[in-house]
Amino acid sequence: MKPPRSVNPSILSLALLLLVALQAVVAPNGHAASVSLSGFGTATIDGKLDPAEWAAAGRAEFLVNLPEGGTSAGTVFVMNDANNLYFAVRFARAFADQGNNANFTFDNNHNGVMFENGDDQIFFSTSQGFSDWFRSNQPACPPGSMPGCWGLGDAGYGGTNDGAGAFRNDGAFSTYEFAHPLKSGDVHDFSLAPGSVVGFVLALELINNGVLADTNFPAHPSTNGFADVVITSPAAPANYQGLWWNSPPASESGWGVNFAHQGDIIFATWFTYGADNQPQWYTIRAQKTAANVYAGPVSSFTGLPFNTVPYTANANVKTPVGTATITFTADGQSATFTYTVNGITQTKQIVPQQFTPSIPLPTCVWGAQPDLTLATNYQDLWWATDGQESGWGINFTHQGNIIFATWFTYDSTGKAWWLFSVARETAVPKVYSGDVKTASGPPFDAEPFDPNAVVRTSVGNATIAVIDGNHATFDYTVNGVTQTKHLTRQVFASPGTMCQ
Ligand SMILES: [Ca+2]
Ligand SMILES: [Ca+2]
Ligand SMILES: [Ca+2]
Ligand SMILES: [Ca+2]
Repeated sequence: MKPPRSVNPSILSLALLLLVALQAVVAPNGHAASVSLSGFGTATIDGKLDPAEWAAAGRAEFLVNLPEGGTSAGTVFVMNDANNLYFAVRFARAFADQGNNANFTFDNNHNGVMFENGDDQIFFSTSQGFSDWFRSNQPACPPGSMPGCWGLGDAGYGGTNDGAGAFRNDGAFSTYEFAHPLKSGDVHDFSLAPGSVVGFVLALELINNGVLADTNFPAHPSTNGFADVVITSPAAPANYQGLWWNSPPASESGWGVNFAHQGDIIFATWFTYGADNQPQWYTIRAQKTAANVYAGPVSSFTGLPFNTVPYTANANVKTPVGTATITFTADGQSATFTYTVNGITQTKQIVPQQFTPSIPLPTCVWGAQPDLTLATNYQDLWWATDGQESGWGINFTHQGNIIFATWFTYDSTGKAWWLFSVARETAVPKVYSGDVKTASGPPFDAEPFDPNAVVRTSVGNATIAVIDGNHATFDYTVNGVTQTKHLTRQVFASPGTMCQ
């Protein structure tokens, strides 16, 4: 490979323009970008722009000047993955020009001054291939030039040539693709991470019959400034953790299903009523079977009465009663809940239960916070400290200053029993208190399910005192029995799910 040109004349003239313009328009700690682009994805650097490959990229349109006069419609694409920043440049062109050069120069530190000493630069030409450069003021720049007036090849100055480029014309478009590491470790390259913002300017050259046509993007840097790239992270997988009920909201008020969603597993606790109209709860351990689809067995339980002391873990008895499938819509805002329980098959449309229109539902992400003690939203499945009383549990649905608690346990005969509390934050921060109620209602398979037939009865009161995001004290008096339980979240797929 030939040594890279020390100065690209078009870049130099552009830079001089920019330098003048910057005196007037640039804020001291960052430039006002005309375009800000971002996207997460991975490209194969082969000069072929597969639409699926670049589907997630940020993009901007611009006009490419042609050697014979006139312009062609062009697009610049930008995205990153965990390792690389990627660019593609595509413009309509029925043939490959004799010379094609593309040059990205970066404002590494996003201070609004381009072509500074050390700024990164990548270059591809059909005659020279890919090169990785940096801007330098050594030897000293002529008076009046930009700060880092020279473009030097990294490999010639103690660094490494990092990245790749490709060019291809397919008879309809000319296309460049570039990759450059986010963090090569080379002193002559930028060092970027999710959330980083780096400025760039693109210079394109087409050469035919001794005529050079150059184009800059953004097109008019003296007025539009530079473009930015915001380095991004992959979108978190959908998480459905929370309390869901029949759609439309309140249409079957009286039953619901809580989802604890960690990794590819949804552990559902379904609060409803048996044929005797008495409270009944089922669990569903649903595994992801396809995009947005979770399916698994439905079980009922008997166990030790809630007030048993000491409470022996795993003393409950599980009975398989059927299967269930939950299919979420693409937007995650509703789902189809299909089940066969005791030979009865039904389908319900369900939606998340929102307590107050003005308080949005929290967003839940599995693995968002490995240290759950730091969480400030407590929506999750909780149990007696680290499973010491495995067999019963309590779901917290936390919106604003309300924790809606659904507690699944056993009555004095060992029959499945569920209770609930609308616990409001008290004058003491992080301490929530409310009545504890039980309910009777139509059997789960009643058609229609009449919400007015649900009878709620207060049986006591409860206080949830949050110690930290993963520890709480649950004090209650139920049917005259006063007890205290120490709770932690039930993590079945480490590191658990945090909502906020
Ligand atoms: Ca490609
Ligand atoms: Ca800079
Ligand atoms: Ca390098
Ligand atoms: Ca470099």
